[in-house]
Parts: sequence; structure tokens; C-alpha cells
Amino acid sequence: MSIQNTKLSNDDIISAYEFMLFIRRFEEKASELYGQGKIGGFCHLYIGQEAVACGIKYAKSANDKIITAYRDHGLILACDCDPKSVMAELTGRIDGTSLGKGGSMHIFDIKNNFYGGHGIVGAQVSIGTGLGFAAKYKSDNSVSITLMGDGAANQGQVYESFNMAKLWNLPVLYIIENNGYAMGTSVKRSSSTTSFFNRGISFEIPGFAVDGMDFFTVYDAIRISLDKIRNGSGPQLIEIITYRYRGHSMSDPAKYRTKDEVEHFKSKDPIQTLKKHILNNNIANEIIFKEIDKKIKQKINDIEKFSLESPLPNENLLYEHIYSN
Ligand SMILES: Cc1ncc(C[n+]2csc(CCOP(=O)(O)OP(=O)(O)O)c2C)c(N)n1
Ligand SMILES: [Mg+2]
Repeated sequence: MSIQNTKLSNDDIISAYEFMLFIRRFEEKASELYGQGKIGGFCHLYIGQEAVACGIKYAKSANDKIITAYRDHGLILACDCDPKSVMAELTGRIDGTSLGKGGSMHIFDIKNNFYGGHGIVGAQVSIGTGLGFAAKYKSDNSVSITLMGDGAANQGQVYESFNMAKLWNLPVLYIIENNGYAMGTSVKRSSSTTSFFNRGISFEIPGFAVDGMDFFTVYDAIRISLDKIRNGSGPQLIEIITYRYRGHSMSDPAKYRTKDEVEHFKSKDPIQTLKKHILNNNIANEIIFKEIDKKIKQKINDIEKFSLESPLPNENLLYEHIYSN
């Protein structure tokens, strides 16, 4: 589906560009720190998928809830969580969003309406549906924006959740980020159908697919769907076709993809595409882009410093925030 109905000002468009570039530089820094052994555990980068987080950031209302899987850095940044505490979570420090105990996959920031960061594939879809139930119960006019990958979309609990969401007309926007792969397995090898926008049809949840490499398209798709949900239409689904440039996680060299395929998506890079739009429409010039680069560089340096200087959590914290009988 192609949509062109943007309501963004030129300043918004420039800040959207800045935000996507910031996510990319944040992820590159995370990759560097991981390589130096300063980030432990798993780490899944969002590079290539920035337009999805950015579209959500500009389309959502402050009160909307966001929940996703473990590829979560870009999405928590879209909730305006302090990036220093996100990086400190990655480096396992006390100033991290989960006191350094969750790491990359388990970032949480409820005060900014980000509900994680989940490692069990598909589990966040049921929790996200519960967030929709809570929103309806409290009549707070919020929407639960529940994201999953193409791999997660084949999990059984997704369909139990779809059924309840439609049955109870819950305010949930399901977003399937189809990046073509679940770990090293391509969609073609794991899914009986390679389109996901129609996965809600049996439950009468309408859906459509959009190009996830274009910020405006993603933004408009989400904005229009959120409007419908807030007007009482019940759950909606968007398949966003996107691509991750890197491997599944830091330990995956991604040798299962052809160079041509990766190059094809890189030629549609969301950040470069928006930059071209800005230049072609005289919204900003190269001087502004240089200033943005400089600003982001400084910000990333400050984030890195903070995330390495913050202390490690005290050992006593090992026994807190856990279930025990
Ligand atoms: C229930 C469950 N099964 C299997 C795994 C192992 N696993 C981790 S990530 C992943 C692939 C998920 O792919 P997708 O949903 O497309 O998300 P993406 O990594 O592409 O963002 C799998 C199978 C898991 N974490 N949880
Ligand atoms: Mg995937």
C-alpha cells in the first residue's frame, strides 16, 4: 500500500532524520563496545530498521504503550528514554534502565511507556494484547503498539491474542517487522505464506503492508491506523517490510545472505533516502547535516563515557526482583 498524507513540519522532518542517524550511531557504538568485551550477553542491532522506530516516534501519542522483542534499542529510544541509561543497561551498570541486570534484550522503561524488551519469541504479543485490555478497562485513550518479527508471527500465542483482541475490540496496533529472516532462516524457508499483512484476516483484523525503508510511508501508515483505533475500530495490523543489515545478533556473521540482496536494501537506506528528500526539497543544506553529525558524535561520546563510568550493580541486587518460593 502506498500512502502520501504527511502532516509533518520541516523541523519535524529534520529531527526525524537526526533521530534515525542517532539510532544508527548508537547501534554502531554498541557494536564497538561489544567487540571490546564491554557489553556482555546477547545484543541484537536495529541497523537498517530505523524508519520503523522513527515512524512510531512521530505518529504515536505520549500515552501509547510500546512493547517488542529483543531487537529493542531503537524502539526504547523512540519512547524518549534517556539514551545514557539505555547504553548503561547494555554495559550492565547500575544506571541502566533495569539496574544493569537485564542487558540488551530486557530494557524496560514504564515511566516512558516502554514495556520491554522480551527474549521469548512471540510472548510480547500476548502481553501487548493485555496492555490493550488495560487501556480499554481504564478508558485512557491509549493504544498498545505491539511489535513482532516475521519469525514471531508464526507462533501460536499470536493467534490466541488476535482472537481476544478482536473479540473484545481492544486498542492494539500489531506491527509485524518483516526483515526477511528469523535468525538465519529466511521467510521463504519457514513460512507457508511470505506475506504477513493478512495474518489477522481470520479474526477480522484488517491489515496492510508498507515499505519500511521509507520514513514517511511508515509514519503515515502508523498515524492512520492509530487514528482508526482511537476512533473505536478495534485492533489493526501493519506489516512493515524492512531489513537488518547486520546478522541476527552480534555472534552471527550473516553468511546465509547474498551480497546482492544486502546491497539492494542498502541502496534504499532509510537515512539516505530521507536526506535526499530534505536536500531535493530545500528543507536543509549540507551545513545543517554537518552540524547534526557533530551534535550526534558528541552525544554518543557522552553516552559511552556515562555507560562505562556508571558503577556495576551491588551483589545484593542479585537477590532482588526475582521470583522465589
Ligand atoms: C519461543 C522461542 N523460540 C525460539 C527462540 C530462539 N529465537 C531467538 S530469536 C529467533 C528468531 C525470531 O525472528 P523474528 O521474529 O523474525 O525477529 P528478528 O530477529 O528478525 O527481529 C528465534 C527463533 C526464542 N527466543 N523463543
Ligand atoms: Mg525477522
